[in-house]
Amino acid sequence: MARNLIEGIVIERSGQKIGVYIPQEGKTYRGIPLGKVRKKNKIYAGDYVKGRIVDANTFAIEEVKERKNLLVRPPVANVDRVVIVQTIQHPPFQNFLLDNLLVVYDYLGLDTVIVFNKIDLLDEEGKKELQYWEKVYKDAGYDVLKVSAHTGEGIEALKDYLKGQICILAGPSGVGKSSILSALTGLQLRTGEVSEKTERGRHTTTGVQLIPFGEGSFIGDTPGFSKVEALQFIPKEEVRLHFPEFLRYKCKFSNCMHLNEEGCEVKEALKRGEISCDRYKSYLKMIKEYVEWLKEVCN
Ligand SMILES: Nc1nc2c(ncn2[C@@H]2O[C@H](COP(=O)(O)OP(=O)(O)O)[C@@H](O)[C@H]2O)c(=O)[nH]1
Ligand SMILES: [Mg+2]
Ligand SMILES: [Zn+2]
Repeated sequence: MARNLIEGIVIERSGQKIGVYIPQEGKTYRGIPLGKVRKKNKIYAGDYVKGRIVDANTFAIEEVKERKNLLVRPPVANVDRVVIVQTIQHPPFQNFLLDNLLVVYDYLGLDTVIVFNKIDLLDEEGKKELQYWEKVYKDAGYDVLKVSAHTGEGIEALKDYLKGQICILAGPSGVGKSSILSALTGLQLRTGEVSEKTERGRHTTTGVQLIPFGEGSFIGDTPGFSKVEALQFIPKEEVRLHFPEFLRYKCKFSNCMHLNEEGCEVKEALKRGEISCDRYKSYLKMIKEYVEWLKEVCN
């Protein structure tokens, strides 16, 4: 077929509606999958498609590119990054919750970034606390950004960081996910409402929208997990594989759970202060274990 196919991305998926965004035109068309496509593919937000513009409003989808991943909650394909939003104060930081999110998204094969929001609200103690946790997570190997959705501080840096990626937001309620989405996209959303309902498990058939922002970047209007427990997803023996800082050490036994085994290099690293006690305590709590030596090593 000697036809030039145009590339687009599905940014809206609800009921029968498929919205295809054509970057070169900065415009969204109503996508109509051709019969052969319909037979082969279920189409999700985030799908990269190829096809033809039929008229001013219609795009015939001829191909769906193979997806690199498919997140079920929310249903989005080709997710490049999960933006995990947290606050230090208002509401108070819950490191165990963050650690669970980091572990589960890593298990699902998704890249993450930790974004501390509401830095405009921090008092002196809060600032120190932020500094402390920022170091803990950077040392563990994570990317950490600090923003205020209200003052706009750090929002440009976040936009740059997310350039060219399909993202979704995650994190507990009240930390400012909807506000960050608005700050990034300039959109005042009715979707805050939709999101909260989805978080409570209602409106499960509500569609997903990806909102274009910056250069080739998209962000989902429906958040991912607000909280999660690692063991709901991951066998206990595998949780250790999703603490990136543990992977830097080679214990005597390759299946070492870093509890009471002989020759555990993670324990040695803890003693030397190379691994954060807070992170290790989260690990124990996640796998529901306790070690007698914890008090000596981590006070
Ligand atoms: N001071 C301040 N308040 C914020 C900031 N971001 C969000 N908020 C407020 O925090 C509350 C919860 O924000 P929202 O975006 O609904 O959080 P979500 O539940 O995570 O979507 C709202 O009252 C926001 O106005 C921020 O950076 N600074
Ligand atoms: Mg919200
Ligand atoms: Zn070990």
